[in-house]
Amino acid sequence: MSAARDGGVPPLRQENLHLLADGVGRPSYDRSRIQAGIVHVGVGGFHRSHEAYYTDALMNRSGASAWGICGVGLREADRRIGEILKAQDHLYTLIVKHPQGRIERAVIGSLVDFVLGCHDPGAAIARMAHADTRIVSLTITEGGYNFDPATGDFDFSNVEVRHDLEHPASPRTVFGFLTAALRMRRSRDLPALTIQSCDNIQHNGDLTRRMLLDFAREQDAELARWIEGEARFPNAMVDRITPVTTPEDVADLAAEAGLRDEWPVTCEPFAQWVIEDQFANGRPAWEEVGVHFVADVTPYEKMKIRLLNAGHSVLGWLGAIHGHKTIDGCVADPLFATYLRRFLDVEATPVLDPVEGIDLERYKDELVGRFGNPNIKDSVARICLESSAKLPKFLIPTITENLAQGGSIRFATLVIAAWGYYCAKAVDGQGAPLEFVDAMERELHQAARGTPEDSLSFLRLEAVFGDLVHDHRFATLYSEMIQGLYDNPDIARAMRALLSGER
Ligand code: CS2
Repeated sequence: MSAARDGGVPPLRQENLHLLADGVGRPSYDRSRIQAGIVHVGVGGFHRSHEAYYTDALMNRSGASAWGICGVGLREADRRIGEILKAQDHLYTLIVKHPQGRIERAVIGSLVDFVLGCHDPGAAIARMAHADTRIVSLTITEGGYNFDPATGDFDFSNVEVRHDLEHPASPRTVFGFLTAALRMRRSRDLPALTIQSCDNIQHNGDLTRRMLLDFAREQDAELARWIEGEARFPNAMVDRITPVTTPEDVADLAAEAGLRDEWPVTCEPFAQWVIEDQFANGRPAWEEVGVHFVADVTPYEKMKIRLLNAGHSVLGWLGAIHGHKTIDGCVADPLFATYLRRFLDVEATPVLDPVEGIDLERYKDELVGRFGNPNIKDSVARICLESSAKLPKFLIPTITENLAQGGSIRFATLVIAAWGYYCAKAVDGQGAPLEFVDAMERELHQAARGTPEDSLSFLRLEAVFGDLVHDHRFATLYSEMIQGLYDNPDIARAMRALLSGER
């Protein structure tokens, strides 16, 4: 047995699995026989609660030994997860927290390797180009797709992209890695790949395809044509609320499971994955474990992004300014719960398309229940981070579509005003400092601090708002709201006023 660490609890690794407490799930399949048919870029909590979870479930059910996952990290920040996974034979524990308190724990075995691409680009390219690899999946965040928000084209001004064009064998961006791997596959006469995006962007596959082709064309037009003809980019809707793992989660798990996992993942019981069935070179039979394959994912992704992700941002920004720390804390506050539901009903739903087989009212009821799960302490800070990449996808389209059809915009507009207030001040309504994590932090701050002299200053940030500042109805309402917050930053008062129809 391995040397005991930390209060005598032995570490999670393959040879110690027999020490797991009863009731903790574990791989029932022979992990030594698994080949890595999938390379996944971005092994964060979400990948581990979602794709790796579904793939492990499939392996438990029917083997699927061709579909193990090799994780790839492209950033220095991924080093830690790589080291922990390596020390744990790539095993980790998924902790599913039910609303009534029940906790399910299972060791997941579908990850079988990890490569830190920023440390060894050649190794990551070789993995993607390996004959066993058939799918490269991505969770690179909504901000990772490198498009110019004004034109929708690939942003060639990005310094990392310039680097990749000049150094094709040692890339830094996902597009550089994918292009290098596809070039290698083509030269070896191997089939192309399926590139499977798992980020919350409508038509995430189409976007990935467009960005990759733009980049590849700049390097090698003929290669780009081959990718265009041979690779596949299925659109997909992904869903499972996965909060940040806390030190308490790590300690509780060690006490309950009998093995110490340095980085387990916690999540809600709900999980959903809807994928367009277009794969270049085979796929796991994920439908056996609840994944939904459809011809067109558009209505599902729109529903999820405009209700769940936008609903999160509504609670996140209003909650941050108010001083709520968690999403379940927001939902337990009747003012926030009512406000959320009004936003969903009055603004988000009217601009959704019907989704076959889904009752939207039930979906929303269930959503509010999921947000309210008191055991998922999803932090408001997690929701607010990288909002410059999220809100243009989650919330702003609902505003623009409602503007076009004369619908209500006030509940969403207050969220933009709360964000603008925060970006200028970086404090909540009581003056307490708030954390700020956003790739566009400098631009946001610069744009926002022109307020209140120029009440539309924040909206002039075209990279986020496009030309929304020129919409008279929106600009007037925003301007009133942001002035109102500068006069009195009590967001609850502003929310109550909207609900009672004073505005
Ligand atoms: C959240 C998502 O990041 C966010 O703002 O809305 O991470 C959300 O929890 C997931 O998409 C749930 O599927």
